[in-house]
Amino acid sequence: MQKTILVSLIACLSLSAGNITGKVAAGKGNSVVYVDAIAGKTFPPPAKAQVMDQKSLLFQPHIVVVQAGSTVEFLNSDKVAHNIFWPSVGGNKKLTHNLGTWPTGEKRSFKFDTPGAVPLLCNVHPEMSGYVIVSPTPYFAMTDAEGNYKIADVPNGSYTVSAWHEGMKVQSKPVTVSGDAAADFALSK
Ligand SMILES: [Cu+2]
Repeated sequence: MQKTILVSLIACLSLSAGNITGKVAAGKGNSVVYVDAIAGKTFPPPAKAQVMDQKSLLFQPHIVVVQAGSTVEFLNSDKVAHNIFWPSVGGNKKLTHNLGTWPTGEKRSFKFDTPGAVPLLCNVHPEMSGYVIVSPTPYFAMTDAEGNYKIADVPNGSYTVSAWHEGMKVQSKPVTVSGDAAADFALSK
């Protein structure tokens, strides 16, 4: 009897949300997939800041994904000074910003409120590049090297889901979650 109740309860819970899984075909490197803004819904950002390091003349990791409203801490772990600036956010050049230049061991923070891709550059080392991807919702995932992704526990509903990959056009498509759902993307330049 109790087991029956438990099984029904689990079945019930699993029906109210699902995972969105799929594959992004976009070439070399990781892609990011996220659920776009949901009308009437806001999500508190996580309290803990994520860290983007500058180490061995590289942004590490190459891509950091955060929910809108999140703070990212930019650390310099190299012996040389690094700068960080971005020419745009989500393609909007009005949101260009220069965080400045700082020495080894120091960090500076920035709160990203506007969703979109933020291309990070260093004006000391033109070959350096990295990305902060600001997701409008907490429902996002980075693909593995083969392009597979899983966005876990998305509440049932109809959404627009977008896929981003460095150097490619963002692609969006409607996805209905009613239990598990699937969405594949093929990105191009
Ligand atoms: Cu640099």
